[in-house]
Amino acid sequence: MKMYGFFRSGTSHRTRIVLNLKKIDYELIPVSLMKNEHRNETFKAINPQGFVPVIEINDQLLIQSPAIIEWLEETYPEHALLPQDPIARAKVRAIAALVGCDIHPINNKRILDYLRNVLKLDDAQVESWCQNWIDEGFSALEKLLEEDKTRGSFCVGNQPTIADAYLIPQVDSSKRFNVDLSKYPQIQAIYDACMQLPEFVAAAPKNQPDAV
Ligand SMILES: N[C@@H](CCC(=O)N[C@@H](CS)C(=O)NCC(=O)O)C(=O)O
Repeated sequence: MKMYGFFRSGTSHRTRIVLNLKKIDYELIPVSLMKNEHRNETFKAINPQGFVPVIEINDQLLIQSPAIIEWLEETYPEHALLPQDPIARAKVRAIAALVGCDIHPINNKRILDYLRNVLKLDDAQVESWCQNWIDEGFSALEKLLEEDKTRGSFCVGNQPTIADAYLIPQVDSSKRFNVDLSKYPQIQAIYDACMQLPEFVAAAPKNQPDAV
């Protein structure tokens, strides 16, 4: 299995967490978003959307991290990352969507490039944009986590699920945008619990071979 990815990409990071938790070996093919390699014709032939991650397996190219993660869960059922109980599964998918649909995409590189290069926002304004949407999402998530009295030490239950794989990269990128994480003690506690696990440590951006 090969993965086209970038060390600081949140969607590559969530996919790495799932691969590590499932103990799947893969070869990394780095695509530098800093050098805009994702926008060149070679990479667009691999993913016409110009996004990482992409998984290559048996001459198949899989795009979109939610689809990749569901495929990994279905194909490698050992080390399950979705709970058995349908309500708990719905909670996992809701947290994944809260991060993956409602926070991450509006802070993506192409959006920030547009804010900077077309709308001429300065660095402080771009940072304020990111903080605003992260704060809105994290405030809601913090409330949901706080109200879930049977939750355990991870997002849902006492072992990591797909929800944690989505949350941890979002926390890391929030730090880059100087979000005040002290407002979110439940999220912080989940982050700390995940970072006790070697699979999460190994998936961290700073521990990737393409980290700069
Ligand atoms: N919905 C896609 C989004 C992928 C995505 O946004 N990837 C980012 C890195 S985290 C990217 O390649 N961005 C390039 C850009 O915005 O120009 C997925 O989940 O795979």
